[in-house]
Amino acid sequence: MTYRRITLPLFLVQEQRRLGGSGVFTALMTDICTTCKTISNEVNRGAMAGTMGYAGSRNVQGEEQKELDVLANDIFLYMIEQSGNWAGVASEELDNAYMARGSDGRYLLLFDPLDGSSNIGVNVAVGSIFSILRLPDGVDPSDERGYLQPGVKQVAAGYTIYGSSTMMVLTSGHGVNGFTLDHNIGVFVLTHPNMRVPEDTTEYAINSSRERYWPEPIRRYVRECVAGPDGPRGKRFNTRWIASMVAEVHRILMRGGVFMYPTDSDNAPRGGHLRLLYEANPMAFIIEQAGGLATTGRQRILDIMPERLHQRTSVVLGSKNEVERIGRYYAEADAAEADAADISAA
Ligand code: AFP
Repeated sequence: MTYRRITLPLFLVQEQRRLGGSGVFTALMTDICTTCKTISNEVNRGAMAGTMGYAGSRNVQGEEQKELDVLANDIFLYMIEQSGNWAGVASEELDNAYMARGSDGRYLLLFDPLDGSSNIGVNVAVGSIFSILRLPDGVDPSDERGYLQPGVKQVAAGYTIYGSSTMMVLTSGHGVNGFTLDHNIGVFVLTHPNMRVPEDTTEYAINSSRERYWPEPIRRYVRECVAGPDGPRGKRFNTRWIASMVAEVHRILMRGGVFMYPTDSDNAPRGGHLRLLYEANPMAFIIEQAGGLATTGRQRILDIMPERLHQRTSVVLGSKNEVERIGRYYAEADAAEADAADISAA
């Protein structure tokens, strides 16, 4: 036998057999897979789809929605309504949690239908991010409280990147696997088994136009990287910023790196920039499962107990040794601040 391709449906069935599942997870993943293939098709058609412009509306976060944001959200919602596998959903593009009509499903889907949407229209990678939670017993799926679970409770998480190829990257807590969409047969094929984030890196990603707002530990980290071979790190670093978290995380999974979107003096009143439940948590789950780390700078992201559906958080994730270093810089800055407070109080 020379044919060796493991398709996503085959992979799911094999995992189900290996881990003794009931088939529910396979059905959930099949729904997401079909949804992302449909979105991929819309994204790939580009200007021909006629969906490159603004929708003329704003989401709950006050951000202007693009037509493709709205369409991708609709594609997810239609799948959820029709399949009957889901209890309820929460989306970046919906104000409130939403109960799937007529379903007896036990799972909640939290998603960002199209992350990085400032890249729509300029042909740069965008993606969909998703997180799956169990509906707690006795909770109504339209009740926001059912969704307010820490990231450690995720049953599975993943993203699909619509880039030069379309790839879905998944974890259910047993490592991370990447699948590339074969457009000829319309199926995702396992191309990146057991993805691992290298522990060291010389690449970092941050929106440096926000430097004037950064907290001191981030300033120090970037300053030391920029100093290159003559600075304290003694080596050259490179910077990348795509403005699409999916694309940044994908690069980090492929070759290492660190991604930072800290809470800073500008976004602090909103709690940061990135959304905890459907951006930071699924990405943190994937990165940890691939051997990396994901923190706020001070705390593991997966341990945060959410208080609101659209809560935001500080994010520092990627190669283990760099994320640990940034954590040390936060701890040292906090200790210095506490010492200074003690001295002035004395
Ligand atoms: P959208 O989901 O609204 O497109 O936001 C993208 C994003 O949340 C994340 O994917 C990027 O890393 C980040 O925002 C980009 O932020 P800047 O616009 O500050 O670069």
